[in-house]
Amino acid sequence: MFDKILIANRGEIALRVIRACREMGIQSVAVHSTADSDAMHVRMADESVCIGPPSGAQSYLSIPAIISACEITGAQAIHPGYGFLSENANFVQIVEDHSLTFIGPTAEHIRVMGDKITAKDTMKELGVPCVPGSDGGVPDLAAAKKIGAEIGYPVIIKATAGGGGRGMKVAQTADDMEQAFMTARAEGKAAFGNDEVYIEKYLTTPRHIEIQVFGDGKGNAVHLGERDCSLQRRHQKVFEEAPGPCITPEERARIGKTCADAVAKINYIGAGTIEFLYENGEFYFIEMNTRLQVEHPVTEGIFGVDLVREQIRVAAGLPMSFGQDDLTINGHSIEVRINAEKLPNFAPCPGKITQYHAPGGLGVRMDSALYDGYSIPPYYDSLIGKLIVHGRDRPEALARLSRALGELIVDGVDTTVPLFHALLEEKDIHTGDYNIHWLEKWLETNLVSG
Ligand code: MV4
Repeated sequence: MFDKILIANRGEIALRVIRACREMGIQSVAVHSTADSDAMHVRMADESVCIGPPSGAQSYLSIPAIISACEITGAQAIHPGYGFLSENANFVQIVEDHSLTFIGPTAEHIRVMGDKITAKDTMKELGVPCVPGSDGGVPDLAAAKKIGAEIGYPVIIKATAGGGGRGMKVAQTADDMEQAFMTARAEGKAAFGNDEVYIEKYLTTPRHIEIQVFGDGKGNAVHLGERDCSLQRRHQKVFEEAPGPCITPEERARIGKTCADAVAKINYIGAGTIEFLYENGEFYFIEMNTRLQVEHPVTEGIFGVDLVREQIRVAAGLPMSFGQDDLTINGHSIEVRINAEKLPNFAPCPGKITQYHAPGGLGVRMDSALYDGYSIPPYYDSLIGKLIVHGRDRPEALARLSRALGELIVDGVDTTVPLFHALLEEKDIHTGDYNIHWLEKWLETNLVSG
């Protein structure tokens, strides 16, 4: 096992990793920008190293600075958290070239899944159900129109390097194809330097269901059920839950086994998430994320396992501490993302926290790097906390969420907390009757946004 791990991240996820390290008797090293000298992750880690100026590009994304911090402190492994360098195959290669261990998948797996076309080819080959569409890239408009005619409209054109909803255009009819195809291509080129696109049947009212998988890199893998993350705004998740309110035990067992078998077959190591659209009882693969996700605590909540501990174990060459038969679902978990943002427009709202009080009690987990007097810097994303609740069933989890939100105090900046109080008044949230478009539609009629 490692003696010392460097955490190449900040905020609540850095704390999350430090906590796992401490429980495992592993020393932790925080890295930070000059804007984060007073950040909680710096205080909580055993050691810290300042790695650069405020901008992410010059600090948390600076590969030379992070490798140097490992050499200075003697850290043997790097946990990347999510975002920043967590899905950068080039970084993984450099880490390994310096005889350090990246706590996560191989560079090759990150590369394959980072390109949406190779990801889909790979998953299809492994027997994972995919959205019908083009077989691989679509070279030109003529080919695009041929595929549109074959699969039927509406279709969606996606940039293979896309992400976060960029480089994605819907063509409702053949007449829209030229415009949509050219725009998706141009966006792919501009945002990612890659103009390759592919085409899928456009699903009009799906849910976003993702399967948590975990592998040991030696041909063994398990699944930890699904999360329903359909409540999103502009491709940012705001509310996630597990298990999915509309997924039956039979569906879970079947798609879960398909996913676990697929990642076992490629010797996948560590945590991964296989994203699906779910419509009319069918799962359609769209993407795989080769990292620990923001919403991993809802899965931890229902299975009672520590996913970060497992990531560290398998990175050190140890077996996973559970097999599929050890994993049973207990109750229901919900996470809400608390952002420093001003409603109704969700404008980032950095500033000084004059008062912070975290909720507590049975079934309440608050993952946050806030403290009284902390100043949220304006340079990074606006997530300042995740409130995760657990109940014996979904109604109990919802009641607990409402109660915990009522205890939470974050003064000094605007937050997304009022949004959650309002959502908890909605019948559809209580019945679980929502899809990927529900939140945006609800915001249009319930919050006047510009
Ligand atoms: C789709 C889709 C409908 N049909 N693909 C959005 C981001 C990227 N991860 C995939 N996305 C979508 N792909 C097909 N074939 C609709 C979306 C989509 C979406 C997906 C998940 C959660 C929220 C969404 C909001 C808008 C569009």
